[in-house]
Parts: sequence; C-alpha cells; structure tokens
Amino acid sequence: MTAVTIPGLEHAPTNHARLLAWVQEVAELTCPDEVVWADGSQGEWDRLTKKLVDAGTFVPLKKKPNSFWAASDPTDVARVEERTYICSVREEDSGPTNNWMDPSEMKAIMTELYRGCMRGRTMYVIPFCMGPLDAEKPMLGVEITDSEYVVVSMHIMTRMGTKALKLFGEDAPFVPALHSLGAPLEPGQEDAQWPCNDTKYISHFPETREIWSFGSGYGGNALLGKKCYSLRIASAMARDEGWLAEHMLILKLTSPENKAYYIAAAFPSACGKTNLAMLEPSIPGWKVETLGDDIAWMRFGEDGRLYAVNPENGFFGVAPGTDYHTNPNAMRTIAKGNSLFTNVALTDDGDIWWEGMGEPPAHLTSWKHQDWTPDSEELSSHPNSRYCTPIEQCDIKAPEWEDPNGVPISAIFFGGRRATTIPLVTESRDWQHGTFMGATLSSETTAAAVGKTGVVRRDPMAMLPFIGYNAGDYFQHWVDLGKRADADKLPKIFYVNWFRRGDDKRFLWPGFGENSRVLKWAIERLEGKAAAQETPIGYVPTAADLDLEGLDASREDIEASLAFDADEWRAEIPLVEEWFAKIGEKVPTTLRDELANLKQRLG
Ligand code: GTP
Ligand code: SPV
Ligand code: MN
Repeated sequence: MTAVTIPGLEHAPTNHARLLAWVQEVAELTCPDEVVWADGSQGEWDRLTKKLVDAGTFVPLKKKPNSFWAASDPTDVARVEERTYICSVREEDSGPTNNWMDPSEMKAIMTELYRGCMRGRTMYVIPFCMGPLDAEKPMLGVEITDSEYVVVSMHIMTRMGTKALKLFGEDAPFVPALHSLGAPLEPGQEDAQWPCNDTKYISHFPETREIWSFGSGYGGNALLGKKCYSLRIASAMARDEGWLAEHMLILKLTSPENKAYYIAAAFPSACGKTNLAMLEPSIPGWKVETLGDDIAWMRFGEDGRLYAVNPENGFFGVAPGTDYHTNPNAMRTIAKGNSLFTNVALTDDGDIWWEGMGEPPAHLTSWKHQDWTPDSEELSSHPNSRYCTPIEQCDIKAPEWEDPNGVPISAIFFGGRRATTIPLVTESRDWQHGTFMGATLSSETTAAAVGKTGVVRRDPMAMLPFIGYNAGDYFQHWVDLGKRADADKLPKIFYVNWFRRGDDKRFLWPGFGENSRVLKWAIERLEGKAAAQETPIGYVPTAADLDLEGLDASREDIEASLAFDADEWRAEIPLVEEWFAKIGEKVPTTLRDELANLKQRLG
C-alpha cells in the first residue's frame, strides 16, 4: 500500500478506527487538495460562507442577518428519482417501486466516477447525529463532501461537528454517506457558480447502511442526512428493528381546555407538511406548536403508544406560496436570519422574493440570474426553490421538540393533492383500514422531483420515493405494527385532501390556517364528541359536523369539498387494482381484503 499524504488527513480529531480507515480510503480515491473535519463552529460557518461569497455561489442578504442567496445550476434543482437507486443484494428487496442495481456493480461504476473527482477541492468530513444528541442510541452518520454549500446546509439541518463526533467514541456504529459534486478542478481552472455533473447517482446500500451520491449539489440529493439516511436507510433499519421512519410532520395541538395532542401527517413532497406543521389556527382558543415538518421516526413506548421524534434540526421548506398570510410562522423564522435561500429571486435592496409573497417588486434578479419584472413570462423563483432555516428560531417550536423519547401520537393524517374524488377528510375505521388508505394514497406530482408535474400517481404513505426496501414488505410492516399494540392506544388514522377543486379549477377549501377546523374535528372524533357519516370509504363529516364559524367560503364549496361521490370512487378502484398488481404478491392479505370490501360496499 502506498501511503498518500493529503494535507489535513494526518490530524483527525477521532480514534474511531472504522471512520479513520474510511476517510483515508475516500481521500485516496477522490484525491482532494486537502481534508477538513467539520467542527460545526461559528468560525467554520463564517469561513465557509465567505468562501462561497468569494466564489460567487452565495450573495449575502442586506435585509436578513447572516443569510445568503444562492442559485443552482438550472439542471440541478430537485430530487432526481430516475437516478435514485436502492442497491439491495437481492433485487426483490428493492421492489417494484425503486430503481435497483446490484451493489457490487453500482460500486464499480461509482468508484470510477469518484476516482479523482475531488481534485482541486477540499474534502470535508462532517460527523452528524440525526435526532437528539442525548438519545439512548444516537443515530450517527458521517457525510464526506466536496461542497461547501452542503457543509453550511448541514450546519442548519443536522446536529453536527464536534458535538456529534463526541458520541462516536472508538467504535460506535455510523452510516457512511459519501457525496461529491463530480466537478474536479484543474490547476488554474475557474470554478462554476454551482458545480455539478450531468451524470448523477443517488445510491443506497440498505444491508451495509451506506449512501453514495454523485453529481448533484441540491437538497435531498446532497444533504445526505435527510431523505437518504433518515428515510431510505432508516426505513430499512426500522423494518428490521420494529419501528417506523416516515415522511411526516409532527405538531402539537392544544385545545381551549388546555389538553395537548400530538399529530403526525404524511403528505407527498410540496403538498403541505411545512404549512400544517406551522399552522396558525383560525379558530379561537386552539394552538399549534411545531416539532418537525418533514420526517418522523416513531417507536412504541413501554406504555404501548407510538412516540415520534424529528431527526432533523432545520426546515428545508418550499419557498413559493409562503407569506405572512399562508405561513406567518415560517416568515418569522426566516426573518431572524441565519438562513440560506436557494433558487428564489433577489431584490435590488438585498432581500429575497418569490411567487406568492405579496406584490412583486418592479425589478428582481431571477433564480436564473436574469433581470426580472412583473411583465416577465418566466417565474422569478423555481417552483422547488427553498429556504433552509434552524428550527431553534421558530417562535412556535414546541418546548419538547428535542425530547429524545419523542411525543405520543394521537392521530396520523395521510393526505395528497387530488383535484377530485378524495373528500376534505375521512376517518378510517381502524388501523388496518387506515393502512389501506395510506398504501393507496395518490397525489399529483410536484416540482420537488425532476419530471412532469400534475400527474396523479400512487404515493403510498407519501413515501414512494423514500421507501428503502420492497413496498409490499413496507405495507406488511405497517400491518404488523398495528398488531403490536392495543387498538385503543394506536393513533387514529385520517385521510385528508386540501386540494379538491371546483369546475373552474379553484380550490374548494381555503386551506392553510383554516385546516385547524379539520384538526379540531379529528380531535373531537378521538374524544367521541363529533359526528360523522358512515360511507363506503370511512367516516366523513357533513358541513354541520365541522366548526365553520367565521369561515369565509361558500356553503356549496364546503359541501363539495366534503362530498363522497360513489361514481368517482368506482372509477378509482381499477387504479388501486393496477397499483396492487404492480406491487404484486407481497401486498398483504389484509389490504387485499380491504380493497375487496371497499369494492363490495361501492356496489
Ligand atoms: P416537502 O418539503 O417537499 O416535503 O413539502 P411539504 O409537504 O412540506 O410542502 P409545503 O408545506 O411546503 O407546501 C407546498 C405547497 O403547497 C406550497 O406552495 C403551499 O403554499 C401549498 N399548500 C400548503 N398547504 C396548503 C393548503 O392547505 N391549501 C392549498 N391550496 N395549498 C397549500
Ligand atoms: C422533498 O422533496 O420531500 C423534500 C425536499 O422535503 S428534499 O430534501 O430535496 O427531498
Ligand atoms: Mn419532504
């Protein structure tokens, strides 16, 4: 073996043998100019944000303290599902919904891509912990990256650096997550503002709990603690260990009687999790506090209840549509600064703007670095532009948001974006029926992933792009967990749709803060205090069953949003059958029974 000396490699701040060996191996393969262990300090943030400003990647905002604007390469704007792989040893364990490649074949391809890929750049080693640092079993990872943008984003999104590395000791297990932009720099070559590579791979090795990402610098492709670790790898861990890793927000709802309830909700990407998590109720006396907006890890407690923890430390939220009317709490959080904004527009006085944030200014710099005026044909901000901001700064974070034991969940909401068919809210009969609702969830595609938007697809539990194993086994896991606890201790499952439309395409339900009316009804159902109609698809409220006091919407629209339409549902059945046929023989018998019963009830 040749001993390669790369500056920085010799002073590692750990004695963790496996970590040291991996860092050495990656450095020798990728050939960076130097190796830097990220410590998570303010000094490091200042140094790296300055480096990004000098490189032209960041523009400091004059109107928000310690905050920066970035615009990505126009080809690198969202998750790339086509290039995302679950490389299980057996193809069957990746299943019909994921891309698969044999792990050794994928590693052979990617090893060649990684060879020399960090030349001219710095390789950062970022120790991080998903979830609270004081967890009984802290969930550790290390991301190696050649992107300063990723390091500073990880400062916000994860608990990282020295405080995480302390938990590694000499042999704690951790998930190695290798990331490269795939853009080596030759001596004297000028760097791109947003380096990346046309060839992209986002690969997961569930058995060995490893992540290899190449070619993208954006969001879930590059911040590997998020979807790659906390959903795809964690869902495989959760299957093996009897818990759930889900694409869910966590909120605390307090009633006028001062009783607190915790609710988790799974909606597909860009379908309203952040907004519901930070909701400002329009009904008097009710209060919402936030624990998380994207990911929930849920385990059964000794009391038989399901407890949720948010593994993240920040919000990576959809920017367009966010303003003081729709999501004032997000606006207040970012107003405090210490935030990153990617692919939104820049105002002439050094602030950010995006579609939906009130009247547009007369002139902007668009996310494509072009002059923009209200007459421009293109959007000023990419539809998947995002803000990245610390949860710590959110005024309505629940005091217990970092409790390592989590919070006991009373209700789970599944929801999607459907113009027709799905009523505003439906209560399931029991856990198995709720699992059926989740497993057959459908939604129109959004800009959060590359591809056509507005196409209805099945997105089970809002996890289609994130299940790290066979979707049929995942459904079975949900069914099995429901048998682990007493029925009355399990969360009640509801199916919601804020996005049903009238004939002229307008939304029938006003949404946002008004969604508190649906939360209230759900809680009253748990308490046995609210009425509902039994329909073939579950319990649906009538307009009279909801608190509509002071709601600015027509009675007809509300009734249309709540309508159960048997014809629409009969038309839905073949789509569900097609979906189950795609999953194949692994669809649990209980879910097949649910479908057969639904069909029969629909007549
Ligand atoms: P990811 O971060 O991609 O997982 O998405 P998310 O589920 O957190 O989505 P988010 O809350 O950011 O919402 C995305 C879009 O849906 C935004 O443009 C919102 O304005 C819009 N939206 C959210 N809630 C509602 C609602 O109740 N009604 C309507 N009509 N739109 C909503
Ligand atoms: C999503 O797409 O569901 C997101 C954004 O939350 S990303 O981190 O890019 O996955
Ligand atoms: Mn998400």
